[in-house]
Amino acid sequence: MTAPVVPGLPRADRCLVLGVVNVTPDSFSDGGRHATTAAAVARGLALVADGADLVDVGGESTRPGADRVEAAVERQRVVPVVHALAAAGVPVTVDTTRAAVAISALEAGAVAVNDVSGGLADPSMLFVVADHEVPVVLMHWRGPSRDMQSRAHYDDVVRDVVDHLAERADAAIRAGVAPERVVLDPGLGFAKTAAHNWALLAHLDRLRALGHPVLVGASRKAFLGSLLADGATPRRTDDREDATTAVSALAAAAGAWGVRVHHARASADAVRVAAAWARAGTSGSAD
Ligand code: PMM
Repeated sequence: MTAPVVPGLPRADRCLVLGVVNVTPDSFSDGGRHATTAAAVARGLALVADGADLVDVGGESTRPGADRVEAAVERQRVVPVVHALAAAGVPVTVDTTRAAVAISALEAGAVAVNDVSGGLADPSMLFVVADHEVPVVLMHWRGPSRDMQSRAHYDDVVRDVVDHLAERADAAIRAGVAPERVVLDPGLGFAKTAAHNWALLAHLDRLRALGHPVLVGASRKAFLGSLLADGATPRRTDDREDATTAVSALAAAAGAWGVRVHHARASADAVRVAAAWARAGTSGSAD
């Protein structure tokens, strides 16, 4: 299986690892842990030292129930961190649904935009991405985080998500984004139950069949907490790391282009295991 290449982003003969830095007080996993610029930059550098290929910097929490922050606040959180990491040579993606924040982050050195709304939240976003000639991650999204879980209803979750993302990819291409710069993401946990997330993971091939690289963001999410629950008590967020690593290995084996994770080291190992395994299957030797 050859790993897809996205122009302008790191390339490797394996699944890539995107390390997450949320410069927010309230993200579900790392909220408040790197809320200052210095702490966020240090976190980004640590992720790279641990094997992250890219660092995804966000300034607005998308956890279920989260309220929006002002664009100016989001920009103040994100831009200095992007600037410092880019200056240190780190390939940075900006996790934002706002075109204005994306522009500031791209000017500060970000190499791609990660839009959890798939270009739906801000009608200018896809045109900004096209103008800057950068890659974009388009995630499956059914509306703002505040009440998204009320929209977790599907006829057939895999078909609905694949059809929606096919339409979002077309919209990006119509706006002028080069097809090879479009990455698709099933949006685990966004208006989805645990059963929806597992179905999407089990059918990544159907998403890959659209012909775009696929990013998977399962890291530490609630469906892993409920899988590993002790009775009615979900496994703590910080204790979902081994399960996250297992998803990274399986997603890489299923041909994901990238995994988005809060801790890089174990996932960086996992994607290498998956690549060696796949190589041995095609060549008969693992070198
Ligand atoms: N999940 C979160 C935020 N951004 N971006 C993409 N592309 N895919 C995801 O699954 C995703 C995302 C959830 O919040 P977190 O930053 O705390 O993981």
